[in-house]
Amino acid sequence: MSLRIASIGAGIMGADHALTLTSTVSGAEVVALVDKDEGRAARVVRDCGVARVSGDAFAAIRDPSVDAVLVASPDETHADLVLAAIAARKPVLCEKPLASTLEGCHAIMAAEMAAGRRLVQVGYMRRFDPGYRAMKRSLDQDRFGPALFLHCIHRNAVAPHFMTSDLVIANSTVHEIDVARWLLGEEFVAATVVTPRSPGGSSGRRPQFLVLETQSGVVVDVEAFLDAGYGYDVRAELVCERGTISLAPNQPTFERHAGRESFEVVDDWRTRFRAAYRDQLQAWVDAVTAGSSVGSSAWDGYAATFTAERCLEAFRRGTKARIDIGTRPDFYGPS
Ligand code: ISE
Repeated sequence: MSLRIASIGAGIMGADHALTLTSTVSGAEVVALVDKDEGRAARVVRDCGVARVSGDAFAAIRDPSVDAVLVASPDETHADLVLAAIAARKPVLCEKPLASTLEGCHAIMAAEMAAGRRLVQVGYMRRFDPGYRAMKRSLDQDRFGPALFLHCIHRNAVAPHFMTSDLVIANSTVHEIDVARWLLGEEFVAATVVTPRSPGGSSGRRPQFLVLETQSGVVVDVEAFLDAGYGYDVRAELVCERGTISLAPNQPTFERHAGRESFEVVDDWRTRFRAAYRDQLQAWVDAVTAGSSVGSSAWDGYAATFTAERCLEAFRRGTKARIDIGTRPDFYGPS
């Protein structure tokens, strides 16, 4: 029997997840699509052939015909929905961030530990991207020696309408924070954020350059520029003592013509990370069906939000912020 999922949120990511689940993921079916805007949900239902539309997320979570929950609603609703799923003892995949406050993250970890088993996965999908996975393999196999630097670029063609300078860290750079913790297998201990001169335009949004230092002394830098215009562009180069490994441009081909080499730059993250989103959903469905867990845990979600808050502090004060994440509970195992 396939896993019966209630999918909450019919916005950009909710619609994308519902379509991926119904078209390319095996072993699962979306039995309910929930959104306060039932018209918007109905459009997704029509495109994906989902069984029913609902306006009440909490009723859908409690519904005995639902086995698992996917949360892709606005960030500030995540904590309550994840807590409701834990209360109903149902596995939940929650889009990042786990919660918009640290209190929310703490409440979720406490509830999950009280439930006695891992129920929460956070949608940091880059852990499933083939490029980052190859990078991790190379590091784990010690092909080029220990890491020294991880250089990252995170550019959006157009920033989402709600994006402020603060959210550049909390909503976008959290991806680099999570994937770097996972790649390097350690926590950050310090962060500095510098900004270039203010670009033109009325948004007031500042591009940012983050420098993060890990426990063992690896330096991770991230250029975050969400108004880059020309396309969605995520890059990473891991520099080790005897070599480097970089993400390749995510295109199967490139062209040489009239004295130029070129390849297409995609316009948003759903296209760039299509394989990662699909593999993340398939891995979640497989793990839940087998009674196990994969991907970012609630602890990882907390660690990313905590680190992002310290980066925000560094950004606001213009000084280096110390990051002391505390001790990982045994419940969440090794990194
Ligand atoms: C967006 O919300 C995402 O989650 C994307 O993955 C990220 O790259 C983008 O910058 C965000 O705006």
